[in-house]
Amino acid sequence: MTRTVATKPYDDQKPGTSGLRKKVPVFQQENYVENFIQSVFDSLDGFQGQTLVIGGDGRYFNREVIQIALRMAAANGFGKVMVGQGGILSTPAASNIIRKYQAFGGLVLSASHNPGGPHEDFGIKYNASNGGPAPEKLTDRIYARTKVIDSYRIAEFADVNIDKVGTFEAGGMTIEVIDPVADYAALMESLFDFAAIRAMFAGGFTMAFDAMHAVTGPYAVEILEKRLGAAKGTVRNFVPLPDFGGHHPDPNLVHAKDLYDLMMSGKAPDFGAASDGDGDRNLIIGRGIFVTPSDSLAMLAANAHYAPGYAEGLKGIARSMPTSGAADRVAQKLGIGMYETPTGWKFFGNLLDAGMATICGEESAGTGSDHVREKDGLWAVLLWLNILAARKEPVKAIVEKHWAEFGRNYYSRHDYEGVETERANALISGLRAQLTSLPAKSFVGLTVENADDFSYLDPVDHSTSSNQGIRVLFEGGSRVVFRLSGTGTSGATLRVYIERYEPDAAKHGIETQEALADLIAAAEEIAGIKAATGMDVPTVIT
Ligand code: VG1
Ligand code: CO
Repeated sequence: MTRTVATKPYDDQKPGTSGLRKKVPVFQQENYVENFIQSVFDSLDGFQGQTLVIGGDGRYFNREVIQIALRMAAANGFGKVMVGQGGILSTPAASNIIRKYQAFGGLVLSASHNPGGPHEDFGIKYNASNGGPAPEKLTDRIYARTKVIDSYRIAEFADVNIDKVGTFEAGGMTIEVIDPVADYAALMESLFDFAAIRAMFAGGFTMAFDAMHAVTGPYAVEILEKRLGAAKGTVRNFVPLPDFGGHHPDPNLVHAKDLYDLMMSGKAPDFGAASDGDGDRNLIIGRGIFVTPSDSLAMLAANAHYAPGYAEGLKGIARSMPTSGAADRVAQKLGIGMYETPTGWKFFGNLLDAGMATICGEESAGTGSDHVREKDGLWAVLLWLNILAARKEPVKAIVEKHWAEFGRNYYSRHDYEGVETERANALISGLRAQLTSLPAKSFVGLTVENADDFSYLDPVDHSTSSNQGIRVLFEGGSRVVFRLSGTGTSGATLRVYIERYEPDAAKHGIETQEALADLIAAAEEIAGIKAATGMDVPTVIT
């Protein structure tokens, strides 16, 4: 039995950088989930009889939304849903399943690195048949639909058991509960030299991987401990919990501080890594050295040929605009294309589909390649392991040699969280109003060369995305970028991205905040951050 249920639109269902993210109580409002899912389906054409993939990061409310989505998929005419056992699919694993089984698309249920629980965050994102997040023209359509929706369709059947692998029928649709890990592990095995990595572990190489009680636990245990022979206990916090044990599953130096402290201590293993709530981010720390995500992208690109999956070289590299220019220098050396996109993985999809880029990355701890259409935390970890196994050098040596060859891009991001939305918007419009007058002016001894509001022309579909971040470029190649987060769920988060290029190897050992001190002071002078946010220091520094 299928019912059509009358509903009223909500006005706040605009997808952000990565889908719709709100507090759980917002999602629990009457028909809120149903409205959004129906708006997604109403914005798609031709899915009758086709397959939909559903999975999430296991956070609070995941199971309830999966049951609703299953009933709605049946009522709307999907022929089949593939759902991860226990409702679990990491974001990159979901992307892989969509591609491998030629599904029409998928619903990825996650709020990524944000905390989970009854009063914390939840999210719903639609991914298209290429396995990637819906492009802007589709998210715009979905949003337009949410504003006028007046009914949704839902089938009536009892909750299905998603904890047991198997196939059955419900509401005239096939439901296949799949092992969330197997296909993903096989994909990793096809890209990397597992024998070499296994030999490295067998030779005494040690590692700590922090799954942060989030989705990568089962993936990391299977791949690192079972298939690659890393010692039992290598993977920490490996049981996914609905509230991530009360922590932010955000692999940065603030929320993965235990791992960081371990890696800087006398007891540090050879390699440390972590991933986020939905498994698409990565943190890489060598013994005694943190690798910034921007540097990691550059170093992975420069060394990717050591992995069998990339032995033939890269077609191009893409990075988001706020990500440092370290990867650009690698692209230049390799003689391949370099693309600079707005923030968010959805902008990489076209470049990957068109075969223009092989590796992509963002400063926010996201790296990935054309193997799926999402960033992929464990992929980055495995590529590092493959490189370490091939080069037989510690992380620190690889990083320092890279800097010596290409120069070092000192880089940091300062976040000001929980800013009043109006004040944050005023800061950005204040910057916009200054754009034309900034060039040639000096701040703290630094002269502005150019300033703009980043706009992206997609080279594949020729769509334009404007207002993607204020860039202030200084003479000598340093820069400061200002933008507001599109993933937060309360107030606004101001992100200030600071970068300075240092070619001189004798000056590569400076502490990052110190190396950037004059730029940080210039950013304050230009934007008046303290006055606008009422904060003297950032809430998070990465
Ligand atoms: C942030 C990051 C961005 C990333 C996005 C989703 O967006 O800056 O680089 O793609 O999160 O990542 P924003 O708009 O808050 O700056 V995840 O791991 O939340 O899917
Ligand atoms: Co994530």
